[in-house]
Amino acid sequence: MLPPMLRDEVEITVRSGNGGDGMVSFLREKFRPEGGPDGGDGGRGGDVILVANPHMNTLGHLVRRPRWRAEDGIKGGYKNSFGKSGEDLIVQVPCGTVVRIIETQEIIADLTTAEQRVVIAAGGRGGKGNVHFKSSINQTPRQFTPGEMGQELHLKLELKLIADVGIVGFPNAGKSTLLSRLSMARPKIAPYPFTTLEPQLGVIERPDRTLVLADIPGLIEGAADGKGLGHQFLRHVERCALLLHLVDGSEGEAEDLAAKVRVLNAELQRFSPELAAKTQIVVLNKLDTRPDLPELAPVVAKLLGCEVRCISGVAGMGVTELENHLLLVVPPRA
Ligand SMILES: Nc1nc2c(ncn2[C@@H]2O[C@H](COP(=O)(O)OP(=O)(O)OP(=O)(O)O)[C@@H](O)[C@H]2O)c(=O)[nH]1
Ligand SMILES: [Mg+2]
Repeated sequence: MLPPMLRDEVEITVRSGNGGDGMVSFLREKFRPEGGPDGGDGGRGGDVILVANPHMNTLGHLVRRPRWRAEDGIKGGYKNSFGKSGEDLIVQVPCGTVVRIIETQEIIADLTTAEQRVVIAAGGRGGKGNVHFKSSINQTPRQFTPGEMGQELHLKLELKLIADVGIVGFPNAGKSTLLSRLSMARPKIAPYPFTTLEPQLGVIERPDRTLVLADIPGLIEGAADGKGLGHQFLRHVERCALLLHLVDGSEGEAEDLAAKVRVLNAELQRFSPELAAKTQIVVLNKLDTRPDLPELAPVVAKLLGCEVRCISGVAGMGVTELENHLLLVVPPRA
């Protein structure tokens, strides 16, 4: 099985610019031979700034360019002139990018909103020129301070898509079909497992609010051990307020359907207990193939101790009700 194409994890090194050194110089003009010190300050080094770009959805562009360096500040000049500051370096990342320092694993930024900017490595300050060191006992100072060094950081960037509802389920359950019913998203749909290789987002737009749904690749038993497509893409539903657990209801008794849900929930637990603890609604799909499905739903609900609904993504049965229910139960974002 090919790994998903989406790059949602990448390591990069960033370095902010060094500050320019302070200058040592003395004013020498025709009629002022002892004009005194006039060495200016060095310029500031450029910052490395991450900016959240709402039109990006992968970190792939950083794979090709793992090193990013902002410009150094220029040394101070004669006649008290400041050295030029180094240009800041802007690194564009998708919304939902979490930034960690590799050595400590510490999270130093989480870019969740469009155009959010974070100075990830500040440029070094410029040094002071000798003009600052003049005193009554030292009229010709030769001191200056060097520019401060920039910071170098080894970072791990992880993309965690920001969706309100995560659609999880076995391959072929009909997750992508449901997403295409509920939103304008047009994910690939096909009658074989592992059609979806990358997470897909879709949006339900209402005048007063929007709801973002994430459709992720299918999970199977053993996903935590790398079976199927593995379980790494579960990070994209870690931020969801609700998980919609979609089950192919076209065959099996209530016990079988409940067992399928439990198997996947065990995989969620292995990925992260927090994820497994999220509110779930179980949705039995493919109602069009099976008129008795609504009778099984309450039994499955009892077995699992959670809410269970029936729909047909293809025929559209129960989809509007599900949509209204999602809008009702998922809290609007702050
Ligand atoms: N009869 C019927 N078939 C459905 C329904 N929903 C989806 N299907 C079919 O089930 C197959 C799989 O649908 P997908 O939407 O690709 O399923 P998926 O869960 O996204 O699958 P993966 O991406 O592989 O995990 C397709 O052939 C769909 O046409 C439904 O409500 N009724
Ligand atoms: Mg799919």
